[in-house]
Amino acid sequence: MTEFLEGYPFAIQWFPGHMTKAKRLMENQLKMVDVVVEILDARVPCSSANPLLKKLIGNKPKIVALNKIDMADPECTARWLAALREKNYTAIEVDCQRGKGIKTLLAAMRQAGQPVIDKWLKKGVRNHPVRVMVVGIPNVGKSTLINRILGRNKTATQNKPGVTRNTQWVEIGKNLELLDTPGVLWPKFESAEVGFNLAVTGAVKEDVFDRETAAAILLLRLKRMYPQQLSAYYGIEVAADDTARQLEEKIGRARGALKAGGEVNYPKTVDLFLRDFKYGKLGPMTLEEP
Ligand SMILES: Nc1nc2c(ncn2[C@@H]2O[C@H](COP(=O)(O)OP(=O)(O)O)[C@@H](O)[C@H]2O)c(=O)[nH]1
Ligand SMILES: [Mg+2]
Repeated sequence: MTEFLEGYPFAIQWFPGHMTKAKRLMENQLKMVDVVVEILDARVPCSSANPLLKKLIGNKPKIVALNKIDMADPECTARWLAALREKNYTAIEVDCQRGKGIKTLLAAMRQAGQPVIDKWLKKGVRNHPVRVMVVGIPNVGKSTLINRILGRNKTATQNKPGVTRNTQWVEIGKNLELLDTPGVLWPKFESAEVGFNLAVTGAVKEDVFDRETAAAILLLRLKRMYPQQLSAYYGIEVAADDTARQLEEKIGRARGALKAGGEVNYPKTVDLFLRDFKYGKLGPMTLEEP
């Protein structure tokens, strides 16, 4: 779907080919689970969610984990948490890379699983384990979270939909078990806006969108939302009426992304800017309001 964002046409070249496969796999995995942890990217909590998940998990308790809070605007994260809790979700903020919030998340899993334990107890079964599964769209931090919880440093991030592996339950506490492979949700490109948010935060591959267009849109957004940070990080003046091209020019010069003749190398500038944003170099920023 092509839409105009900040005056630029933007679209994701998305082929939902393996979506049905991913869905089927997820359905099967979910059958074995009592509690679901959905990881969202705190920079784009809405765009990184998959609304179909609700249908897939039915009445099972779900915990929302806002991850990558180190790269998100703390004020926005607080508002997102409040908004989610108002909707009766258990919402926890985490930084899986540094291990922040993991203890709170584990406590929330236990609490969410208590009704299951009680139910089994009524049937006379003591200490029946609560089974938890982590789900989320690609690159949201599923493997990092699982490795954190399991206390290991596994580099293999096999998370292509359809890759069958032996599912394994790992005990992570008393009466608490975690599925050692995450459920991979497919992104929902309901609008160009969602596609853009997922593109610049790194949830979709770089070859499915136009990088120069994405950079131009992002520059105009940051100029409006985070002008000080943009200015401070690159050491440039940011004026309210700057065009994307003018900002690229300034960034390219400041960073020395120049061609032989001293002209700004725009493709190189776009690359470095997108990379800087994706890895949170410009400072904590959130693109979506609750
Ligand atoms: N800055 C930051 N990066 C994170 C965090 N959690 C995960 N990442 C990074 O995000 C990338 C994707 O993580 P990964 O766990 O492979 O995502 P998955 O595809 O959902 O399994 C990796 O480069 C991680 O190091 C976090 O809390 N903060
Ligand atoms: Mg992974």
